Amino acid sequence: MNQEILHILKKYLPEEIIRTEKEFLIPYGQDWTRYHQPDPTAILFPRNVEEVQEIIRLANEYQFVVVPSGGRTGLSAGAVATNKEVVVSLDRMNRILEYDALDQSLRVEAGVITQNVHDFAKEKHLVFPVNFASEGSSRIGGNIATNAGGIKVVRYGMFRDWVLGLKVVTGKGEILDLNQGLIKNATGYDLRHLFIGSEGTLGMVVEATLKLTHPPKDKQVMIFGIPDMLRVVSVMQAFREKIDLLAFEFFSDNTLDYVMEHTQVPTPLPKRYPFYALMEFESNNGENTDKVFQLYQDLFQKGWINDDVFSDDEITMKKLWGYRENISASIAASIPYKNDLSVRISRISDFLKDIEKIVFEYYPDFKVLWYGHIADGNLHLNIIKPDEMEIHTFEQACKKVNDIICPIVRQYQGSISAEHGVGLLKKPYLIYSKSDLEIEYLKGIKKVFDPNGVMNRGKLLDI
Ligand code: S2G
Ligand code: ZN
Repeated sequence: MNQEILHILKKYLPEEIIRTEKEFLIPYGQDWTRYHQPDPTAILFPRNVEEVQEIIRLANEYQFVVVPSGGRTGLSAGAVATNKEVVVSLDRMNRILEYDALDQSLRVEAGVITQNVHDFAKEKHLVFPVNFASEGSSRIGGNIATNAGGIKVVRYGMFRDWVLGLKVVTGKGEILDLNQGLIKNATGYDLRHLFIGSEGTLGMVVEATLKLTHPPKDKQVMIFGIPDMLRVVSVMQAFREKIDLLAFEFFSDNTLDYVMEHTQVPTPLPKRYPFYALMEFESNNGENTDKVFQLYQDLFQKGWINDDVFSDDEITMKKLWGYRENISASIAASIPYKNDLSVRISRISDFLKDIEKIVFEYYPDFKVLWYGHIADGNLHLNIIKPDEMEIHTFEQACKKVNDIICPIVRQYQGSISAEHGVGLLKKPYLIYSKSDLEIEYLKGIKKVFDPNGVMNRGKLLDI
């Protein structure tokens, strides 16, 4: 089959956008997950929307599957090609197209690296306020396809809140230019929001108009040492009541071990504590700083916080953020099994209590790392693969525990994938966060935009 596909691709597409060498097939046939053997037919590097359109038209006519590929930083196997699919990479569609100072908007091709958007915004004394660990290599199209979240969601929301316009090629090979950069547009279903988070299963994002905003002023960062995980939640709630947070993150002491080892940094505090919280806020002319210091004293007296480090200078704040932002890269070599769970903030305390019980009972021999965006109810529970354990044995052991954890997520009306998407890895657990009826509607929508099932077939849904 794949020789026929290859023949079609070479017949109708420019030779220079087709790569079939192993040094392309393997890396471009996967993302950051390592549970699947990449086996694509070819990797295509279209240079413009018309070439993307032609590829999807061919896929419909000759019945092959397209796997859209951005920065390949996905964590749910949403961009893996394991069954002779044709990977369509955005690498060569990476131009910043238009900045509008009045709109404070930036129109980009979907292959632009996320960090380049941050850098461009900074040159205009603005920010694009969606930040996350992989932004140095992720691409805007992939961020949109998974509705990326990250470390500033508590103040700025998710990726979808910053997309003013979207150009997509649908699974039928048709171009939709959605919302055209408008702030207000009450003209029926907002199809833009269907494509955001659709993981390449409805069509391919080829261009986006992003909203920029003014940067926060006089940022200040603190790291607290905290005696236990539930206290992290009560500390977060105590500060949330007093000030408008920019971020509130947490990580366990055994997670800190990996960051210190990988990045060769000293401990953030003179002593070690079971948990750490990182809080970022605006000084607000010292008003917030005073409130924070006052509350800190109270919480210290109560034993909710054991110690802290404070900074308001850029270099030190970046170092403090490094303890949180470097977690993902620091643990990657240990091939962690990632649970990316979320519940409403009001329920995070009880949820953590229940999950902690299960983890201790069912993962007695595995190292479990706890970290995440606690202020938006998002827990990253990473199980570290024991060195001697074969990866698929490990994956099976983790999946077994998922069968215990996921019903708890459903009981809390939570999400089995807060920000990493469903892809292949989380597809078996979708039923714990979406009703059967909802899934039927998702399939109905898939049939409208991709009637022949050529877009990322098998990801998110079984069609
Ligand atoms: C984070 C990045 C991916 C991961 O660090 O917040 O979303 O889980 C994650 O390592
Ligand atoms: Zn995260």
